[in-house]
Amino acid sequence: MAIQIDKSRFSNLAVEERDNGVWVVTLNRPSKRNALDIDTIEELVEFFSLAPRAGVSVAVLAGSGDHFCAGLDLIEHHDEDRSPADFMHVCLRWHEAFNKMEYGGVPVVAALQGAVVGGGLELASSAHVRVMNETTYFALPEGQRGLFTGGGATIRVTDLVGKARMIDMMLTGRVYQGQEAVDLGLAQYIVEGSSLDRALELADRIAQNLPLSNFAICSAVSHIQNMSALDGAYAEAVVAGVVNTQPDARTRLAAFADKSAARVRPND
Ligand code: 1HE
Repeated sequence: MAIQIDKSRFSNLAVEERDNGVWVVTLNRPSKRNALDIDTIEELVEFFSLAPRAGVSVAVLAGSGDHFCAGLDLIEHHDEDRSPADFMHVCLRWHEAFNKMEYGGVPVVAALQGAVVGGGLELASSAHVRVMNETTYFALPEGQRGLFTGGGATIRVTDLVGKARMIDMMLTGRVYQGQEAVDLGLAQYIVEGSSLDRALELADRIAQNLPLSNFAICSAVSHIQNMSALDGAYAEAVVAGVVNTQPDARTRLAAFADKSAARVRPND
C-alpha cells in the first residue's frame, strides 16, 4: 500500500490533493514573501521524500500572495548569526529538498508570480516545468546582500541561462522578466493572469502519462546529464529497456496501431 501524506504535518506549506494524484504544494508565508526558513526547507524535504511513494502523479509548486518566493529568510539568517559549518549544513538541507524534487521522479510544475529571487529562483529551477505570468521577475540579489548562492543556483540556474548570464545576474543584480525570461530558459511558459491555472492544466495533462514514463523523464534525464556521454547512452538504453516494455504501454501502442490514438499534429 502506498505511503500516506499526513497534511497536518505541514504548516509553512499548504498541501492539497486534487484529482488524478495531482497535489498542490503552496509556500504559505505570504507575510514574509514566502522566504525560505529552516522549517519550510524541512517541510519540502518531507513532502518530496514521501511523494514518489505516495502516489503523487504531479506536484504543482506555488507561492501564496503576490510573490512566489523571496529566497533565503534573511531575518532568520541574521538572527541566528550562524557559523560557517552551521550554514553549510543549512545549504545541505536545501540540497536535500531540491535534489528530491529534481531527481525524485515526480514531475514538479512551478507556478510563478512576482519575485522569484535568490533562493526562490534556486527552488524554482529545481522544478521540471516553470510557468510565469506578467508579474513574474527573476533575480539573484546575493551579491548586493553580501551573500552567495547556496541552494544549487551555480548548477541549475547556470544550466538554464549559461555561465555568463548567471555571473552577470549575481554581479549586477540584473532582473529578467517577460518574454525575455522565457527566451533565456528561466521559464517554459508565460501567461497573462493566473500562472497557477496554467500550471494545473499542464499537471492534468502530465498526469495522463504512464507513471513509469513520468518517473523516467523526471529522474533519468537529470541523472544522465551528470554522466559521460558513453555512460549516459548506456543508462538511457537501460531505462528505455524498462520503460518501453512496460505492460501498461501495450494498450497505447495497440491504439496507435488500430488508428484510434490521437496523432501528433501542428498547433492551429
Ligand atoms: C523577508 C524576506 C526575506 C521579504 N527574508 N524576510 N532575498 C532577497 O534579497 C529578497 C529580499 N526581499 C525583497 O527584495 C522584497 O521583500 C520583495 C521584492 C520579495 C517583496 O517586496 P515587498 O515590498 O512586497 O515586501 P517587503 O516590505 O520588502 O517585505 C514584507 C515582509 O516580508 C517584511 O517583513 P515584516 O515583518 O517587516 O512585514 C520583510 O522583512 C519580509 N521579507 N523578503 C526574510 N528574504 C541558500 S543561500 C540563498 C541566498 C539568497 O536567497 S539571497 C537572496 C535573499
